[in-house]
Amino acid sequence: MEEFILLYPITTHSRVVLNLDGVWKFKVEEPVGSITAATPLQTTEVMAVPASFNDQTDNPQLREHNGYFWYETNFEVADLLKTQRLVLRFGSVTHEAWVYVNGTEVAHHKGGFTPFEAEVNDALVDGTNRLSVRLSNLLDYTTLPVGNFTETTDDAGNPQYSVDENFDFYNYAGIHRPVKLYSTPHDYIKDVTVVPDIDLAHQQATIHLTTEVGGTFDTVQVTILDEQHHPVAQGTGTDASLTIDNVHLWQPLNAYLYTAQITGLRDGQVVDTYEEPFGVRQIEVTNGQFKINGAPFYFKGFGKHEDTYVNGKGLNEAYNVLDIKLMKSMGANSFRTSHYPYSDEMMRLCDREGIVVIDETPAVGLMLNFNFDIENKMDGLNKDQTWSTLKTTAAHRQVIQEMIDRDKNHACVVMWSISNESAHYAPGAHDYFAPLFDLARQLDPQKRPCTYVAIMMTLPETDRCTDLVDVISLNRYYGWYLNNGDLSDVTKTVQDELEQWQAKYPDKPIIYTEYGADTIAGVHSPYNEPFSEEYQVDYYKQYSTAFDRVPHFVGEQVWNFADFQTKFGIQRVQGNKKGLFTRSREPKMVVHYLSERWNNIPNQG
Ligand code: BDP
Repeated sequence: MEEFILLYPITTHSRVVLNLDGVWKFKVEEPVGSITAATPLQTTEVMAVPASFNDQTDNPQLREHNGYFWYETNFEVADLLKTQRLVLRFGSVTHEAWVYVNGTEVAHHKGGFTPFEAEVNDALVDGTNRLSVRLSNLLDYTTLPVGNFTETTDDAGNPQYSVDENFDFYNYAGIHRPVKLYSTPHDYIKDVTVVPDIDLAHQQATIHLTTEVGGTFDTVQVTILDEQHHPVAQGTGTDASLTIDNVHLWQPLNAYLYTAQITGLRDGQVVDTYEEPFGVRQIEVTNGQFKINGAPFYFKGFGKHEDTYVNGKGLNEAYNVLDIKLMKSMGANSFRTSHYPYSDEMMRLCDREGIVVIDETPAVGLMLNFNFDIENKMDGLNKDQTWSTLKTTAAHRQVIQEMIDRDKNHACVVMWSISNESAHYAPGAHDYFAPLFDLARQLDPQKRPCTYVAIMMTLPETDRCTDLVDVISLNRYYGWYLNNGDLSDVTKTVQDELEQWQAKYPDKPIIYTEYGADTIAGVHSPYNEPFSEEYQVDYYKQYSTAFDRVPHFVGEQVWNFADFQTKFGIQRVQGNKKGLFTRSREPKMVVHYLSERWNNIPNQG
């Protein structure tokens, strides 16, 4: 299988990072096939990078266009860097990208939420270089996320595409994450894998550090630095095991980060240096509990989206910083990267802030028939054709590999979510998922637990795949999509179902990864009507009561942290309004209720 090893680009003694973000030229490829990278892009349109293009325009046709788009910028490389290995890296381009330097294709990548890179020395010229990106926002039954795709032709015979998202967020597209040109020496550190092995009783950790080298060194030196940048352990070799005494653990909301400093030498001279931050923490799932560093952990937090005004799904670091502060002040400790891997920058921030992350693939929309009315549709579930229709296996294997390769060293990541709301109840589901769980478990050097997030039709009696998961993760909308407006039975329904899961799988902890009610900020009701802030508060109270009664229930992540943009639909008023915060992060009433609850639930113990 292809390798996707991508160290985050940093400047060190031997490496330089250049930022190519900014305002780029932009053009829609209409008709399809009318633009190539052979000549400079003819356009007056511009778009900021990184960001989605969709909300950077007041033109509705452009915002909603499905097909191909071109971005272009120019850059020069300082002479002093030209002797180095030069790598062009995209944090993500959504969903498919073809990258050209001076008209030569240097990279192609499919999958909108993971980085890719290419060595570009051979494509560079002296003077100005032209960097062109052709991207596609098309989604179909082979891609993740899954889109319902149609192709027609216009009167002139040109192809026209339409994509109906098979998921509930807006199909933002563009160059979403930073574009960097970085240098390394020609012999360089290619990848670093950090696996901490902890002896809690003796406050000691052995850190297994594996270094992959591009080219050759005489020696590889590895040093572990503490937070004051003092060395605490040293060794040599591409497979080193170093011991840290009196180890500082990475704890939820109380992070401690060491740095692994890797140095490649030849003839006693330093050739390349790289620094990888890491935390020392232990994850264990046992007897219906999720343990971090030996103590039972309770997830309090959110399903989120990368979604902000104007930037769309583009990196917005100010919002990332604010979101984590808002989470912490609520007493939350965690979130899920619903429904795709988030930016490198967010993962690094969570490491530093002690935020616990469930890291999810972009496998969303793997469900072709949607019907919550289970009692009457059992027969329908058994005839569901999802797994004989979809062709997503190759994409699914690729995203698992890319996500784990990129995020394997992050202390914040405590569990992998292999998919969100797939047809786990349908024939063929187990055959589809079993090899994917095997792959994730084989690839993860830290052997984290794996889960999938189960839709409402996936009940103890309908589910076909729970044997594959370490933790049962449920999305439930009793009192919202079922019995909307009536909360009287919610506590009992939630508790009964949780108890059934617990009885059927006594070793597996259970968490809620979604539950929520659309709430328009500012709408109030003396009658607890749906969409009012009062209804949202009451909704969460009913669930909390049930949660507190089930011993193996180990976490609550609400849907959603903030209101977010979706496609148009009669249930969506400028997007999904299940946020605890508005899209601009103003709190709804429920924030006060959950802050009080969460600040009183210990994170551990
Ligand atoms: C669940 C999905 C999530 C949706 C949510 C909702 O996992 O993406 O946004 O429901 O409808 O089905 O609000």
